[in-house]
Amino acid sequence: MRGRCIRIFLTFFVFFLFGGCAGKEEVPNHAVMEEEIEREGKDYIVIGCSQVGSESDYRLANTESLKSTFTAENGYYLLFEDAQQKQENQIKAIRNFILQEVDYIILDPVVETGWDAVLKEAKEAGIPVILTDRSVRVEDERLYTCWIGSDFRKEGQMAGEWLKKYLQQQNRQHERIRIVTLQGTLNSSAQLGRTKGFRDVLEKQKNWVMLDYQSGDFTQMKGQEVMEYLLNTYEKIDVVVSENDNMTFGAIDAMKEAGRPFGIGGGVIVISFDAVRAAFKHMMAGEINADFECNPLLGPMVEQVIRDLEAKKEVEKIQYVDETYYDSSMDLNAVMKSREY
Ligand code: GYE
Repeated sequence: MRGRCIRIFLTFFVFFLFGGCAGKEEVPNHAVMEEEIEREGKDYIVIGCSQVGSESDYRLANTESLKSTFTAENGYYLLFEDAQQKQENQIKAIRNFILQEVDYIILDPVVETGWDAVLKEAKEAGIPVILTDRSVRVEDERLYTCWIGSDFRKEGQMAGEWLKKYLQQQNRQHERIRIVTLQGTLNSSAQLGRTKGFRDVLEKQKNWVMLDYQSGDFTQMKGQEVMEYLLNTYEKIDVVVSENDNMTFGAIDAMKEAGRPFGIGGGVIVISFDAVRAAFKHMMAGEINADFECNPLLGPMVEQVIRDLEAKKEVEKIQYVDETYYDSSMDLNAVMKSREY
């Protein structure tokens, strides 16, 4: 694997000379090159990782998990690119990884479609692509090696089932229930799966009405904006289903500002996804009724795949992480204390 280091050094050098890279982390400098020279002779596995962005607490924890897994101490040289939630940035990053002849590409695709061409290029270059967190819809599944992430549809179904039970406990199972959804980035696996999963349950409840779906792009700021719009538009809202915690934080601010009651004390029932540490504080304050976990700590699972591929072992095409949910009936303080994200 010695050749790997030399190869990437040379490519960096060519890129440096001709200014061929667009993203800031891709432009090599002398320090990078010197480091490479020092490393020459060691067995590094070179990884090109294209991350969605830094839009949420989930995302920051996910990035940290990848960066702390693919370290030099563990035998990796990691090229990490933050796409700022733009597919075009991811496509550019992948093309640069191919030019740099990395050993593996890790891709967390912002949306599901539009990947066939660039994944074909990676395939032709003989570089395995490991998808993580979100997935892709491509004509030929062989364009990627495997996918590791959450069962988003199941998360949405769990949220729907939880609401059904909660309403029964409150003896509201026959009431008209008006729901709004803050959707994540449209056409992302997390949005599609959670929306579909919740709808699976919704469709069977005659008295539930979905008033509106609006995308808040998984960010707190847009979550707040969208919730303000929904509160201004609909006089009565019984439930908000918010497809991630950061949008929920924004929605909470909007409801507070509008003086609308919400949470476990009555008013709008708040359902969220991710269950990051900051959300536990809101749950304990009675501001989020239930939160459906999405585990961002995927680095070690991705590494296991790479270890297996290095050892020429077969890898499972689809790999799910274990997940659960939390609500105010549980000992949240204890969970929060041991929470890693
Ligand atoms: O729920 C959200 C993030 O893809 C599962 O993306 C991920 C989602 C997560 O921005 O917070």
